[in-house]
Amino acid sequence: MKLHGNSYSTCTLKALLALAEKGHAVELIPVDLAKGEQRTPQHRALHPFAKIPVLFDGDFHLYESGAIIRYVDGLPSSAPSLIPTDAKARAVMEQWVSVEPSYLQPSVFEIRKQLFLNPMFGGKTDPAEVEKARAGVAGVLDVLERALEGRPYLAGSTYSMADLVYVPTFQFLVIARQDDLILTRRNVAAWWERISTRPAWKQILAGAPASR
Ligand SMILES: N[C@@H](CCC(=O)N[C@@H](CS)C(=O)NCC(=O)O)C(=O)O
Repeated sequence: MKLHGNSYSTCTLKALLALAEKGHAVELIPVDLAKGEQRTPQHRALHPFAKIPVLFDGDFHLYESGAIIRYVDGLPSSAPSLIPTDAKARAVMEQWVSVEPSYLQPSVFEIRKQLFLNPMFGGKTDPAEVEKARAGVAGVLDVLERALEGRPYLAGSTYSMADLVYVPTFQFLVIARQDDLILTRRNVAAWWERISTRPAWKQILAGAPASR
């Protein structure tokens, strides 16, 4: 399989992580967002909304990281499913999958903008905006903290897509030195330790090809 994307994009990393968890080899075809390669006619032919990632499995191609993860999970693999079969557990999984882009990403994106993008493009970091964004992240992590009381994973007793989709965003908080937000919450910190030390994520961090 081939994935058009970039290893600094959280959406690409979600798809790469699902592929690694399920033991599928993939070639990453880089799309440089800083150069605007996502807006070229060639890329728009693959993704009409000019975003990454885009998955190719033979001549079948698919965009939207959520759709890609669900497709990958449905392919034959000896690895456990990332999607619970029980209707309630599956619905709870979908709830947390939706929380990540809806309520966490906007604040995390503001941190990225303030700490990295503004300085990179000649602007300045506004400390008040950073604090506001940190408060936004903290609010979501407080909800996660309560949800994780007495359970190891968001959708119950096993790792699922609900946990997977948070890994790249949390890793960004680590890179941006904002991981005090994670480490000061007991349940969130223990969950992060559990999900960030899985072999699939370690393999991605090490830059190894996803194959098992
Ligand atoms: N809902 C989409 C979001 C895709 C998305 O926003 N991708 C970002 C990278 S994480 C992107 O391509 N940004 C480039 C741009 O907005 O120009 C998904 O989950 O795949």
